[in-house]
Amino acid sequence: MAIWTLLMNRAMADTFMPEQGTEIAKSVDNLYAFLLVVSFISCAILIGGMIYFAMKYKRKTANDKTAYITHDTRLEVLWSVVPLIIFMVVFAWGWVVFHDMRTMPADALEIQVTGKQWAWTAEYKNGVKSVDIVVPVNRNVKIVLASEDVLHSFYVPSFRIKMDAIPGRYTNLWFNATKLGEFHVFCAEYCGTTHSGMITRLKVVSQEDFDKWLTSESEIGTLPIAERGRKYFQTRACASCHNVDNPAAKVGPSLYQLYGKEEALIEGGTAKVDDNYLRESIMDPQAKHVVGFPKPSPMPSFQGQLSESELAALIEYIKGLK
Ligand code: HEC
Ligand SMILES: [Cu+2]
Repeated sequence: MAIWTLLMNRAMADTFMPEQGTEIAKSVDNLYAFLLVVSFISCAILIGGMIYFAMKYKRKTANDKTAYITHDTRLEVLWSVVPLIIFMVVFAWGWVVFHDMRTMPADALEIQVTGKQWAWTAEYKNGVKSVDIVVPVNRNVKIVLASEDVLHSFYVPSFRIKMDAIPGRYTNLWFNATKLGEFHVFCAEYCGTTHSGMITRLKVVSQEDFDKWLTSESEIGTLPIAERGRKYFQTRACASCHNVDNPAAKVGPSLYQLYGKEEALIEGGTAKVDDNYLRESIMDPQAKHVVGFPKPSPMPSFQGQLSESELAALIEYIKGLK
């Protein structure tokens, strides 16, 4: 077992499987590696045997006759019992891993995650809502899933867990993240036009950072709207590309005194910077391009990343940059 883990599991993890973010991911990979090796061996025996017999028993002359063979009981028992044993091993092994995966730990931190065309929203017990799912490391976390519209599926490849979000009922899954870092959450059930963009970040942080994050998020709701916008501007890394207190351009144009201006567009003509222009600039950066900046724009789209309330706060903040 130890050698198996060492050889196969490492090989899998380092080559063609996503990073292993949980212990369950390791047990899934072990089983998968076992299946893969058994399949390779069976394939070699089957195809190899076929080629060998085809050559050995090829009719060599016109009156060459093959011996008349009906069956061989020993052989038949062998090729029935050996695969049966292998299948039972796979079944038992799979059952143990699946049982682990589906038994919700009683002490888990519970997070409500709702799927909606086309984003996931996490809600914590203290009322914090977030588009990123932030969890503490080495702690059991239970995700309770719901859907506001159609079928979605919550999938974290690095954790090897997946569960459908079904309209009209709760489903759940759990994990215990063992590595700090950022992992992708995908929607794994086709759910409409922007299904492929239904991606969320799952951030695994230390317990201390988690507590800090949860407190600061819960305070955010009580701030004035423009103040909230300022916070989002920092946490969404807008500040890495935009100046807000002087007119110098960075990667993107300065947002200082932007509101109300006429922007010259690469597409031709101008556009007045109003609320809808700001909204479009943030949610669909490729819609219009300001003269002097690259087309296509390096600014990522925040469609599905920002809630309406966060977007309104950002716009309010940008309007106030005078
Ligand atoms: C990777 C760098 C980058 C990041 C991150 C970024 N932007 Fe931009 N942004 C740009 C660039 C470049 C443009 C100019 C693109 C264009 O007009 O084609 C732009 C344009 C804009 C505009 C329109 C500006 C104008 O003069 O018309 C607004 C408003 C804006 N961004 C807001 C934001 C906000 C809010 C965020 C964070 C949520 C953000 N940006 C994140 C690079 C970035
Ligand atoms: Cu979906």
